[in-house]
Amino acid sequence: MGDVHGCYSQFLRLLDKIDYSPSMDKIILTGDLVNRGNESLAMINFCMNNPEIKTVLGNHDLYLLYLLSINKGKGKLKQIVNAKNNKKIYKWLLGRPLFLKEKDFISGNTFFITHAGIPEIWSPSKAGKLAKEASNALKQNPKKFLESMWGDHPRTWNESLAGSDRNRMIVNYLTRMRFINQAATLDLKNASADSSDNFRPWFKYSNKSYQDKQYYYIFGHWAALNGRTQNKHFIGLDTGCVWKEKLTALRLEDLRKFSVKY
Ligand SMILES: [Mn+2]
Repeated sequence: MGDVHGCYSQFLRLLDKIDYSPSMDKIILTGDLVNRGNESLAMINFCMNNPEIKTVLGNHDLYLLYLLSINKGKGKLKQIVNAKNNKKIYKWLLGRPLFLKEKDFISGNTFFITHAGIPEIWSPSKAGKLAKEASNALKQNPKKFLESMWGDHPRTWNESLAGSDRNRMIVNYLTRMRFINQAATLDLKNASADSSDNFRPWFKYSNKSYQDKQYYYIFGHWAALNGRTQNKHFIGLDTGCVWKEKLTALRLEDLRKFSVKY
């Protein structure tokens, strides 16, 4: 399911539409549960109370973690930072992954779920390892990690990166990426759907894993794209609910999409 961004009522309507049953179904969210919308606290509480719901972290969830770590409420996230159960929320969010892998045993398809995507320079297993590495660093020293997470530099992956630069780079690829160039340098300024100069959407490049017919890359984050990747193996689920468009779910068994209008 794509980015909810605090649109809790729409989320409940989508659960209703897909006949969600907690004992039968598994829900996986592409992250950005919170911010911009008005019901972020209700959304977070619902996910915490329903452990069969999984999510990866999005950039807005990481921003919330940062605000919680410095105990500073801002804008739409004030309500969560000031909530009675803010410590529980903090702990819960710290435990969410940056990458999930889900196999459908009937079709044999494998789904890689991240908030923004996986750059062509990383195989899914490499991305999974790096995601784990960053998650471990986040859990080990949340304050240090969250404080040094901000910024657009470095812009290009290099295996020799270390410490905060390395973590920031991993997080920026997995949670903020849209356009990259041939060297996998990130352009984090362009949130539109239109390429500029030598930058193309990350999924327009190619590698061996991208061509595997049983691999599917599921992501959110890119509302302006509205799901248009022109490649059925790259499925963008952010359809701009918080911008009064749609909230979308993908059924993994048969790749069918279900949406509700804002
Ligand atoms: Mn996002």
